[in-house]
Amino acid sequence: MFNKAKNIKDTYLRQEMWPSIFCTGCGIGNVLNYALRAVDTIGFDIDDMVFCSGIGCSSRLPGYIEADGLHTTHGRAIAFATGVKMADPDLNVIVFTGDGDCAGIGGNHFIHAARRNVDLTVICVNNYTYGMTGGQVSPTTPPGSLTTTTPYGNLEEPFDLCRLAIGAGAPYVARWTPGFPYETTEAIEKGIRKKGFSFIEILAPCPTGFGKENRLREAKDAWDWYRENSITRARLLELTPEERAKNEKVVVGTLYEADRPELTARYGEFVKGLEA
Ligand SMILES: Cc1ncc(C[n+]2csc(CCOP(=O)(O)OP(=O)(O)O)c2C)c(N)n1
Repeated sequence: MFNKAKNIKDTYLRQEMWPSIFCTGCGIGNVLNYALRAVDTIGFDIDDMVFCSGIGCSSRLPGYIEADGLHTTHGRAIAFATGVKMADPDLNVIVFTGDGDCAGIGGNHFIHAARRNVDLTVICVNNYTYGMTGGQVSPTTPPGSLTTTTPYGNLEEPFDLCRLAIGAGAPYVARWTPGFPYETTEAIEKGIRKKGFSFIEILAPCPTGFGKENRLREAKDAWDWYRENSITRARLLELTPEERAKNEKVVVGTLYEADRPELTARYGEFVKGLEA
C-alpha cells in the first residue's frame, strides 16, 4: 500500500514545470500521481528509471518528472523505449502514451513490443480522443460519440486495447479508471515488477476534448460517468452467465497475468553463449 502522506510533488517532480498544462478535470495528473506512488512503493532509484513518451497531452508526463526521460515523436514511444531497454536492460523503463499515440499511429509498435515481450511498463491514458489536437476521433472512441471529426456520431467500432495487448502476447494487462486510486497504483506497481511487457490502460476524462461534445464537460459528470459505466472483473464474475452476457459496462481490474520468456533476458543469455 502506498504512503498517502508522502509529498510526491516535492519528491519527484520538476518544480519549474509547475503548474501543469492539463485542463481542469483532466485525468492525466491523477495517472502521474499513481505512477509515481507505485515507483515510490517499489523504491527504485529514480536514476535507474527512464520515462518515455510520444506526443499528446498524456505524453507530456515525462517532462514533469525529475528523472531521465525521452519525449519522442507521435506514436514512437514504445519503439524508443524498446531501444533503451535493449541497450541497458538494468534500466526500468516506463512509457506514458495516449490512445492515439499507442493504438493509432503507434499501433504496430504496440503489438510488436507485446509480441516480443520486451520488459516495459506501458501506461496508456485512454481518454477516447486525440486530446491535444482538439478532440478528434481516435481508435478507442465509443460508437455514436460526437467528436470534432465525427459531428454526426462515430460510426466505427473501437479497439479494446487490453484485448489487443493480450492477443499480441503481453503477460500483464490491467485496466482501471482514476476513480480507483489504490487499485490503479497497485496495477502499475505490479506492471513495473513484472519481467515482461506490461500494459495498464487507464480510462481518464478529457473534459475539454471528448467531454465538451458528449455532455461530460464538468469534472463531476465525467467522474460519475466512469463510476457508473465500469464494473470490476471480480463483480462481473459474481453475476449469472445471463447477466454477464448482457453486461455493457467497461470491465476493470487485472485482465491477464502469465509468464513468458522476456526478450532482453533471452538476448543476454544468447550473448553469454557466444562469449563462452
Ligand atoms: C506524425 C504526427 N502526426 C500527427 C501529429 C499531431 N498530433 C499531435 S498530438 C496528437 C494526438 C494525441 O492524441 P493521444 O495520443 O490520444 O493523446 P492525448 O493528447 O489524448 O493525451 C496528434 C494527432 C504529430 N505531432 N505527429
